[in-house]
Amino acid sequence: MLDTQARPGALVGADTHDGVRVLTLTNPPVNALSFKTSTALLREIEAAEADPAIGAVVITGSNGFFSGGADINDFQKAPEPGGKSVRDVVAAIERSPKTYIAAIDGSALGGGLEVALACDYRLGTPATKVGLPEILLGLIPGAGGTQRLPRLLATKNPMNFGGIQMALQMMLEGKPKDAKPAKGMGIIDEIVEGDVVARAVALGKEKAGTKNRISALKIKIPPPMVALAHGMVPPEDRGGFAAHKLIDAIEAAADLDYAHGVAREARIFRELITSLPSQSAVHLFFAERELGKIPGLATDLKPKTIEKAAVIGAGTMGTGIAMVFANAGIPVSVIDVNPEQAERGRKNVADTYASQVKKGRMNEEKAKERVAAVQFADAYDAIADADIVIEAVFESMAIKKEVFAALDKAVKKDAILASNTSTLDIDEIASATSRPEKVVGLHFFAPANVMQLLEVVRGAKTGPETIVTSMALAKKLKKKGVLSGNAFGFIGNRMLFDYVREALFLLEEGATPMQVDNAIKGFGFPMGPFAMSDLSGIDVFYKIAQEAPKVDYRQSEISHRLYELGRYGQKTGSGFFTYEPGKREPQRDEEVERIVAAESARLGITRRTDITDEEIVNRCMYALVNEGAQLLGDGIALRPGDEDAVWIFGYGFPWYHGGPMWWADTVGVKKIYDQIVTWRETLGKHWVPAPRLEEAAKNGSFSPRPNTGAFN
Ligand code: 3H9
Repeated sequence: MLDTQARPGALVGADTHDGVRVLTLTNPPVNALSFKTSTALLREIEAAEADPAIGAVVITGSNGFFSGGADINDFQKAPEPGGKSVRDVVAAIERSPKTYIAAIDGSALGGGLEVALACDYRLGTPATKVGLPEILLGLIPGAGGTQRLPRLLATKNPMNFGGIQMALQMMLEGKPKDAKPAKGMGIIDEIVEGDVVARAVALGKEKAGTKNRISALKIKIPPPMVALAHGMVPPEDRGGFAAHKLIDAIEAAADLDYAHGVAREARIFRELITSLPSQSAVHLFFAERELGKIPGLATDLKPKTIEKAAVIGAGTMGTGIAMVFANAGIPVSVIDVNPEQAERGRKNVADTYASQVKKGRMNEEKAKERVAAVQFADAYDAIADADIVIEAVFESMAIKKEVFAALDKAVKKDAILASNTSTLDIDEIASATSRPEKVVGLHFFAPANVMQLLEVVRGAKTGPETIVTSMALAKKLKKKGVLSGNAFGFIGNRMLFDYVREALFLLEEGATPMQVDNAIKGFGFPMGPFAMSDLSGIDVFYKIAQEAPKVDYRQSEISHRLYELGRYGQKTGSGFFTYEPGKREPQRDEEVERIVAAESARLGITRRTDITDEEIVNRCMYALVNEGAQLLGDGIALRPGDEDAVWIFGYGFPWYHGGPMWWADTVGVKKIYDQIVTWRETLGKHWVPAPRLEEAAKNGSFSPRPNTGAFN
């Protein structure tokens, strides 16, 4: 194995082997190409260029990573005077008469792959992954990626413009490719089983002084393919801004020569990096990575390994949770005393995996494995040795306490006992056991095997090891784990109640359910609050309302009226809307409009005809933001970004607005605060500005806003 480590503290290691200079990126954890690292790399490239004894240069990474791309932290900083970016590195390689080889062990993403694409050859290992994920940050590749990848793939895969399609798809999806497909597509030239740097040095020696530049390739893109691509991505104002710009940049790879193409790419990149969708996506990137950082917990605390899991209740939620474990390779037993329910659960699991096979998402063997990983039983003795048990029974405190008391006796002493409750008091549930330090809330969202959010609810006595294990488990289950304090409804539903409250008040004042839902969809949610209520079940909301703590302001009774009429939502064919059998599309229902008008009359409210979409969006969103601020002040949510993650991953809040708290910053917290103070006078005393909202209004924002001067 060649020794290519950097000197301690150096961001780039440099060694010469057989006339080949090996430059090793050493900026842990992911060798991000920060301004500093790019400057150091450029300096080493210039030194190699100046040395006549060097015929070829190998660029590689350390610690199992090539590079995670440009340093995203730099996006929020002003550029350092004289600091160089990954774009300068790529330009230097492009200018060079020497041979460059990328030795890619691990991932080469974004700017990392762009450096590799600027090289003449790319060698991988079985652990290689290559990708241009910039789109996920609301950006396009900005260091030649949009110009080189289409040229390379179109040349390697000329049949039916297949290579162009590959390039479009890879950059529009932003998903990395593993070594084998990357080799098949022609992104990497060779997969090396042994020492990839040694092989790169040998190749460098052999090819020294020859060039194999992608930039020199000429390609064609048929205009209908461009039009088709524009038609397949979301509209510019619905999260598709960067996607349309990306297609424009890719088109330039065919229309323009390389020099003009990269200039076009750079101009688009500059436009995007200052755009709100990109800033929102970058905020979300860091918010997501903060989620696992829990202040106050010892940093050396290790999570317990979860080898066996159990779920109590074979309903839709229980079996959904069981499948999440099976998908993560953790065997799971589902306990249900009702044989018919267990049978339905078993069928649900089998059908779900069969449909995955049918859709081509899974092969039969894997589906069989997953089905076999979910066992069903009717008594707790089957789960005595489980490391974690998740209760997913009916949402009633009495029933949950009974289940926990029984589990406490039946399951091994160090097992975690978790509740999937969506609202109830974890402390009271824990009080039914002799191990409150092992009791936690794990609130999955329906459908559990699809939704990404997992609220981890910390009770007053939940132990640090239980929290750390639950957060690590969330990651293993491929969920976004967000820690919440123990308040009724936790973070997500607690904010939801205020949002729905305002939507209902808007109905009483003169809006229709369709008008409210359309306005909220116009903001970017996939569905409005009333279609969502119909989907979740009006009966479910009604029962939650019975357990909710009392408030000192009036609540709308519209949902109660619908509940009394048996209009529970989609499951009964009618709720706020009606549904044709087997269809999910909400239809306007005049009966509901009559019920609403009767409620307005009963309350003596004169219905208005001047309610605008803007008023609907502002009232619903400001309610979300204010309750989010309340939860921050109460210590229920750790950070505004945690609340943003909850709403984006659990409730369909449009990512390009960055989550409710981030959106509030973009609107101006002071504006929101002033409006709420006014509404308290005009709309009623339920509008109480949260102390944390007032504080943020004074400070200017909930989170610091990024500086966008980078990469100009
Ligand atoms: C770009 O390249 C633009 C160019 O086209 C043009 C420029 C002109 N920068 O996710 P993890 C940190 S845009 C800074 O928990 P994993 C991350 O914050 C960039 N930091 O680990 C975290 O820090 P902390 C295109 C980064 O193993 C730590 O690394 N590239 C970067 O689950 C571990 O991260 C991307 O979009 C970065 N680029 O996943 C790649 N990447 O420990 C984005 C990571 O303090 N990154 N960090 O919380 C990823 O997709 C994943 O982080 C990765 C590792 C797959 C790399």
